[in-house]
Amino acid sequence: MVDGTHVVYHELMSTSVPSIVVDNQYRTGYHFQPPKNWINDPNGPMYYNGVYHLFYQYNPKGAVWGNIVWAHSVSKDLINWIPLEPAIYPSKPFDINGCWSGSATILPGNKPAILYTGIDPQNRQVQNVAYPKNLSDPYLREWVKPDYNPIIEPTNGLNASSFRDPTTAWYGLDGRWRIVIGSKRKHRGMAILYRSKDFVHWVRAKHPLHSANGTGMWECPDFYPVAMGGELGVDTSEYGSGLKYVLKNSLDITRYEYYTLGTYNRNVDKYIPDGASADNRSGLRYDYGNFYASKTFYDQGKKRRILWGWSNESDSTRDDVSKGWAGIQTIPRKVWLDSNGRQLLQWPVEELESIRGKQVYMMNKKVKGGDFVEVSGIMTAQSDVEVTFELSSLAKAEPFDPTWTDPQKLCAQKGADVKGGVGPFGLLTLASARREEQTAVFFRIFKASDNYVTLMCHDPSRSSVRPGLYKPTYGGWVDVEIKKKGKISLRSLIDHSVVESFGAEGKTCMTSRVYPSIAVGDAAHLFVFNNGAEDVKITEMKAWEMKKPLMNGD
Ligand code: DQQ
Repeated sequence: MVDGTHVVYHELMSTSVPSIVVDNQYRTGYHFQPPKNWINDPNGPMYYNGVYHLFYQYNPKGAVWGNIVWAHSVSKDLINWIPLEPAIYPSKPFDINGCWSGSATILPGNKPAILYTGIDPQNRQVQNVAYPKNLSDPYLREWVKPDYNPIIEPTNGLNASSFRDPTTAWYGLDGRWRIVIGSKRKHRGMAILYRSKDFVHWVRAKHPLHSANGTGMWECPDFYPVAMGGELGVDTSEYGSGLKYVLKNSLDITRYEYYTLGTYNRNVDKYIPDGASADNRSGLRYDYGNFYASKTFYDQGKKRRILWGWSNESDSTRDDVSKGWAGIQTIPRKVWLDSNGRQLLQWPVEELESIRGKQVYMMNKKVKGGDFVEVSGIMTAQSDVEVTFELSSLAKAEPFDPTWTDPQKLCAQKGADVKGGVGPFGLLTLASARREEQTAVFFRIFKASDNYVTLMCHDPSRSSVRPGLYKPTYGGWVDVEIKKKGKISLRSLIDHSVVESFGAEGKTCMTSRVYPSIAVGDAAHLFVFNNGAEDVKITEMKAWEMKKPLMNGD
């Protein structure tokens, strides 16, 4: 049975978790996780008076989705996290059946507000507001839900079971706040717009901010400006020339997220995606892998916009129950507009570098077709690897077939073991010594009629010798002028059961969850490989063992 979006296992929802975690080998070392239980969407991330807050969907009673509250952690650097008591939990009729996703807005007078979806006694999705009880508590531990909640109800023909996940609010010239709420009408996904003068009374606008047919329910919409030129973030309420807008939706049908770039006309409150920007499954994605229900926030401290996303397990529910936990948040990423204006770029926040430990280095090393080079000297099961490849020649690039429109499918057809012309070359992460286990991260370059096409893949088909695991291949195009540049970079964050990769300085990103059984701990190896006919050269490679930060008291 599916309730809202998540599969509900009534018999497991409250399964008490053994006090000793059954199986530790897949817990991540530096990714955001609580010590136990189920987590999903990041909620209401914000920076307030020098402290980063992350709330997230959490089941306090078990390792499957259910009993949802807003768990709460705080950090000074986005890497070391202190756990607090849940900030928002079912306690009033307007959220008695669950406290679902939402966002934070810092109101004038430096006053944070949270908007979230509550599930009421009729199982309707309603929108509520909550405020910190005591603004002088640096951690904002307690949150108060005024009795005038809910502030928005699914009236006037709205579908009460498809009406959720309010965004951060932005302020208009007319002195009114705006938010959008994810919804659908039949198969049309919608970002329904509301306006309010006082954050209490909200009026639905005549038209949604945007909608698109055939896309189904829009979960966790996110709408924000990005600067044209430069990497600085922009506050959600800023407006003016030199800005473009991003609208991201998490599509319940595909369980992937897509974003468009476009313009926002604040006089009529309409968002119009750029011509080439698609709302649907041929559109752009932050991450072409296991990454969902993401949310950004503007960090006033460092003037940047930061993206959090949830990476679900890809093992079985039974595995999750025996592990006693499920779900992680990906490493927070800075996001900004590519100078070509065609896409966003993403990069792990610079603070991650503070937990880099022992390093290995390689320079000017040729990797011939069919060769492997082992990266040894560090514990690679918990590492950060940056490598740049130089392509000696593109002469032997395989011809590109224009009917190949789905990069994920192409990666599945042409996995790491399928020899090519230029590539596959890249990394074999979480590999066993003899490589019967490996999670491959690689590029492959094709020759089209008038240009070259670059493909990036995650191939976890051999990630574990354990039978029965779900091991999807992921893929995305990389929008680079590969012939002109002659090189391409790759960064992979490897952390026991997760590999998060950033291709071409953050143009194409993908995340996989994997569960090796031989390549575990010290037995995990890392290789550079080339399975193409053309040689490639590692111009530079740096790999660091990663230290374990403070992670929610674990
Ligand atoms: N998860 C929440 C919903 C949201 C979904 C419930 C997305 O608010 O639509 O846990 O993963």
